[in-house]
Amino acid sequence: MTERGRFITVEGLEGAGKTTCLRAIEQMLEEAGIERPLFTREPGGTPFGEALRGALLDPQYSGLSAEAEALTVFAARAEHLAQVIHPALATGRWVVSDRFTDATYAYQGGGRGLGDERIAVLEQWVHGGFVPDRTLLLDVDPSVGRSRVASRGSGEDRFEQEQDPFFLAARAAYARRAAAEPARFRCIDANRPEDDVARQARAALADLLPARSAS
Ligand code: T5A
Repeated sequence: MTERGRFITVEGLEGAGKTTCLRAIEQMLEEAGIERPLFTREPGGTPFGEALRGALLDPQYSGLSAEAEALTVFAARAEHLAQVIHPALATGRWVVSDRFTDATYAYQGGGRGLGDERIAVLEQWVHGGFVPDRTLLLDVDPSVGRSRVASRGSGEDRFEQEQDPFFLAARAAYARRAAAEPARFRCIDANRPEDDVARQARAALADLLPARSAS
């Protein structure tokens, strides 16, 4: 029987450096001989999910309710799990997702103030006890993250237009998640330079790799 693949998620505020971190993970898995790892993202990962992502990030929907936001990310997630994540894991592929349900606890639960309980109901409904094998939390000071995003100069999406209280609440919610599940989470100081963040990311996954390559 094929051994199920590993499910890795990467989380953090805007400008934490997830994209950079994902590149380091990709290189690490390649060096470790992990075949055809699947890199995906949320919201998104399927044609339907990407369409919902477009709406969620679009500043024209600035008045969207927190409830509608939470339901939409879980609608995209249900499709992502059914069409992409579960099938890939079942064939033994590793799946690495740029964000997953911890982002909903952080942004909708914390940032929007919905709280954990209602997110937990949706989580239970959509994916029951299924959780990532490892979650890398790139913890960044919101002002550092925002200045990185600003220097990229690509315009602000609907979330990037939020202000400090929103990001501080999201950061605190992430920290609570990490404290509650220390076996799953690895916290990475994302205020550090890119090469140091990449080094921390590699160290955070080393124990999951096959023994021959866990160096
Ligand atoms: N969302 C998502 C919810 O509200 N609920 C949910 O359930 C889910 C799943 C998705 C948005 O959706 C929300 C959260 C998000 O707002 P996204 O594109 O996934 O959007 O997330 P963003 O955080 O917006 O992505 P960013 O591209 O802005 O952030 P990254 O990927 O963390 O940052 P990255 O790597 O692109 O870096 C940004 C810039 O900083 C530089 C990079 O070169 C780049 O220019 N940089 C560094 N500079 C110095 N030192 C470092 N260590 C650096 N790391 C990166």
